[in-house]
Amino acid sequence: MSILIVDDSVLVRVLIHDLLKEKGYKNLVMASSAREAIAYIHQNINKKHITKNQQIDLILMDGIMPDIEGVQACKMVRDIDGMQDVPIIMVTGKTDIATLEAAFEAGANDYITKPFNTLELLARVRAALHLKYEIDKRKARERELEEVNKLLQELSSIDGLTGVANRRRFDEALLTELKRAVRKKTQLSVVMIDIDFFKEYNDTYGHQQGDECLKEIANVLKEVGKRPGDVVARYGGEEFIIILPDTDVLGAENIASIARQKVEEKEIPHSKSKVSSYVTISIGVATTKNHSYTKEKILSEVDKALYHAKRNGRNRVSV
Ligand code: GH3
Ligand code: MG
Ligand code: MG
Ligand code: MG
Repeated sequence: MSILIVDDSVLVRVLIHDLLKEKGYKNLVMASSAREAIAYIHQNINKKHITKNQQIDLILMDGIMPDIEGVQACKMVRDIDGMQDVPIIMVTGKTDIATLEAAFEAGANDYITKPFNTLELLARVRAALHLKYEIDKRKARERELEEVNKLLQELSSIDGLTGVANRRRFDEALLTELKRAVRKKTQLSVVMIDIDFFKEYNDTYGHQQGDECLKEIANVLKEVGKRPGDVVARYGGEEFIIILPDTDVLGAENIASIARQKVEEKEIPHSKSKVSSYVTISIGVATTKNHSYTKEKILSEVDKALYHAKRNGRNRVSV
């Protein structure tokens, strides 16, 4: 672990340095003033990737120094981002209770008076480093937990088969985006997609092949609805839905047409379809026309539009 030794006296600095070195501490850095120490900390701590060598695990801080006194220096160290958990041991000739109090108030963790007993210094260094080790361990655990939570959160909003958002995520996102559309005074569009004659597809090619087909369609939709803010979701068994924030009806219709065309161009054989020899999709489009649109209203409109696309011959977009 790394120790920063701050003392204006070269004698003391080197004495502590050699003592620690002898005990096997390898990463020892010396600073002759608080200013130098702080400069060193800034140089190392605010880098993106701190190596074990650049990390500071403990500071031994002199009390009386000509530029900035130890107590003040403690405060300054604590004010540096990322230096809140690094133990500081004050090593000082001042022994009065007021200085001691001020040192702890400034953020020192421990205190040793000069001339110090070497065994005592070593014992306090060991204890402080142990504390730092425990803090680091706890922090690493917290980081891991955070990552796991994030992953769980992501997993709980994703459809297992297709990898697009699931219904739960869609419901949340639609509410959020409707509110945002009101706030930003923009139009929001929703596009609902249903595979044509998919029951016949399953009956002909089997359910497993049906699942593969769903995945392929989902991939096409992912390509189409990929603007930041767009949400592609599996709405039901063979139905998908795309939220298109900040998109008017023409824009949404355009995106829907591209999706329809791209699916057709995949040329997934479907011998039992009544509209093509390939798998096709029908699409409904709905757009908010004022700022009093509820989730129910826009979903009912998009559902009706999809119904029209089916009624009018399938493999088409309807608004
Ligand atoms: P239309 O053109 O009117 O949409 O006809 P359709 O046959 O697609 O409509 P229908 O709603 O009658 O059938 C949908 C089919 O989708 C029935 C169901 O077995 C199938 N399906 C739903 N979810 C899944 C799934 O997760 N995997 C597979 N393979 N099939 C599914
Ligand atoms: Mg001094
Ligand atoms: Mg359906
Ligand atoms: Mg269908």
